[in-house]
Amino acid sequence: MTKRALITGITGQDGSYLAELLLAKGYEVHGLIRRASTFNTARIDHLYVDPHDPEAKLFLHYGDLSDGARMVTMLSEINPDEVYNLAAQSHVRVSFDEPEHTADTTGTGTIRLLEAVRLSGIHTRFYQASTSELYGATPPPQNEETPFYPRSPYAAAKLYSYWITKNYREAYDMFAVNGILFNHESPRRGETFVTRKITRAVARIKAGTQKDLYLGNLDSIRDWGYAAEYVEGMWKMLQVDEPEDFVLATGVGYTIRDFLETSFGHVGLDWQEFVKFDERYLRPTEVDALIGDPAKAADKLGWVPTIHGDELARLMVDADITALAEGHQWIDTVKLPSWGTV
Ligand code: NDP
Ligand code: GDR
Repeated sequence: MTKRALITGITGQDGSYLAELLLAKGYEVHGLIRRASTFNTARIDHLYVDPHDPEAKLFLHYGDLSDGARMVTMLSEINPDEVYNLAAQSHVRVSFDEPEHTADTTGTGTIRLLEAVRLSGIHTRFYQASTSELYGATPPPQNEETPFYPRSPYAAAKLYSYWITKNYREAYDMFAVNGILFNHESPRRGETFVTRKITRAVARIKAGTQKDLYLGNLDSIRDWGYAAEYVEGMWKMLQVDEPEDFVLATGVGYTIRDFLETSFGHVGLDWQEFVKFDERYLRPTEVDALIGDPAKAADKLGWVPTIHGDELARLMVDADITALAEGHQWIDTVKLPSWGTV
């Protein structure tokens, strides 16, 4: 029997890699997309086949996490074996500007989807995209037992989603799990997150089309992994016998300065000549240090990441140089894990 999966947030970084992974595994993949006045499917266009084609395995459905009734009609129609809830307003800095919208999408959106699973009466496994931002002010190393202390409207909304997912598991015996993922990046990372902002700037500065790079706090520490490896961990969480929450991380921390050093150094430039400070990029409350302990995922899922911060910086710089030269928004110059290449 062909397995069916629904991915919310399929047009985002993780959604696109997860769709590739599931298609490579033979799944029929359904994705929730938002209606927009311009196309917003660039990350998955290479996977799309006309739905009239009998070979088609990827199907897209209009909807929005703010629309609970739509979640019910969509789930009833698709009847998926697995639901991956990746959709969110996912930018921490932006969540301070749009706290209510962030709560509605990143927090309440999850209960709408869980209720839709319950009301439509389908039997499905549910993955919730939880985050290391939940730990916030609690110092590293952080694992599944570490207390949460959110430091932004985004993290507070994700905290609600974390607990409501756990509550539905306990209250309704649902197979519903949280993947507590530390930062993961790729050539497809949104351009306003710090890693991609840096690697894109390196490519442009090297090409002579950008002069300066404006950034905020350079002292925070993050545990950066490679998104294509992390989506495999998501899938593994839904394949085990008992529903449990897992941390996915590399276990290694880098500062923003380290990432700058590696990225600019990779093309023979000194970052200090180009990086300028702009307070606009500071957050009212910052998360100083996130370094995860992925031991449980290694032990119970056999999930072990192979690409860490330095290598990631270099591969993202290479990808941005190629993308700039070829006139693309992004390009994957690296081989993806064993499940395929793009
Ligand atoms: P992106 O920001 O790249 O993608 C977010 C996705 O959510 C997009 O497809 C976006 O659609 C969709 N979306 C936003 N709002 C709505 C809405 N109201 N209704 C339906 N869809 C919506 O995020 P990532 O791929 O990086 O992350 C995936 C998930 O994992 C997010 O929930 C994020 O918070 C979480 N996470 C990410 C980590 C990371 O390091 N990347 C770490 C830990 C957790 P559109 O394209 O139309 O904007
Ligand atoms: P984060 O990622 O907040 O960890 O959330 P981001 O790349 O936005 O920031 C990382 C750190 O870099 C500092 N920083 C800047 N950040 C941005 N975006 N732009 C800048 O110019 C800049 N200058 C310095 C930030 O202050 C911060 O300390 C990401 C998202 O993907 C979330 O959805 C996810 O849950 C977490 O990772 C884990």
